[in-house]
Amino acid sequence: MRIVVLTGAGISAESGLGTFRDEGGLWAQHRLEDVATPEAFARNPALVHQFYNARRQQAAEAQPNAAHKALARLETALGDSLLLVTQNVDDLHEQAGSQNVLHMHGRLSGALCHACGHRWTAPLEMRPDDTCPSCRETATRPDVVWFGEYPHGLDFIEEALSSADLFASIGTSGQVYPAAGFVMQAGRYGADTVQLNLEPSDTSNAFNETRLGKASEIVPLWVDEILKH
Ligand code: BJW
Repeated sequence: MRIVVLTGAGISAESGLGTFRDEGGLWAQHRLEDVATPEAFARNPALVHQFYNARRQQAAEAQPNAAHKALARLETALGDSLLLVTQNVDDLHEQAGSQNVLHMHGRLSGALCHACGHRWTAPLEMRPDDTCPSCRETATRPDVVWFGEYPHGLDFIEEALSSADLFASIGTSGQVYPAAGFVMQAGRYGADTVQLNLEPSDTSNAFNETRLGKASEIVPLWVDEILKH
């Protein structure tokens, strides 16, 4: 069985990392236009670095929960028949043991030079006057995908969706495209589709099945069911 799993901020919520759109979430504390667009970074790089430095610090202290671990178990059983795509910029899937994770919105642990495109491991704290280790320009930014930028791996994901038997979406509100459209793509290609989320999302109607609850509880049960078949 070929499975594509998409995860979002909800899977890391029980590891102590804030989601974006829940009550008290990151977008209640910061305007996304101030911290998650290329224009915001051009206007005020210090503020954007401050936002990501704080999240990098939090992510470094977080531990994977039972949902991350269950998906690592699924990978061990299915190997290449599983594609795990995450919108999350934390490394909790890797910490749980997943080896093949596609971070479509980038990673907090990465740094990117806006001038030459060079990528390297980000220090815990990035600053506007840091220089690129390759071209020496002071144009270094977190290697994350902001609004208006092109997410990573879309062709690869589309290819996987076209041959998937099952598409599962875990802990995402379905408000950000193109990820929110994957369920429609998978359905058009004939895959069964299941959503595992705390509450119904914006795209719930597009799924064949919705399971509501905390990721740490419902994901391990779902993985057990898949592995029994
Ligand atoms: C739990 C739980 C628990 C809580 N257990 N569950 C119309 C059509 C197509 C595109 C657009 C459009 N209009 C605008 C666009 C473009 C735009 C977009 O989608 N805007 C929307 C606001 C409408 N998209 C883009 O700009 C993207 N690029 C792009 O489109 O390029 C051109 C292109 C066009 C066509 C095809 C291909 C390409 C880029 C989007 C980049 C998003 N970047 C961010 C920041 C990244 C770095 C960072 O982390 O800071 O990514 S924004 C933010 O949202 C972050 C997340 O990855 C993303 C998704 O959020 P997520 O994960 O869903 O979190 P929440 O908080 O929204 O939801 C959490 C869910 O968990 C909730 O449902 C809870 O109930 C649940 N939950 N606790 C289980 N314990």
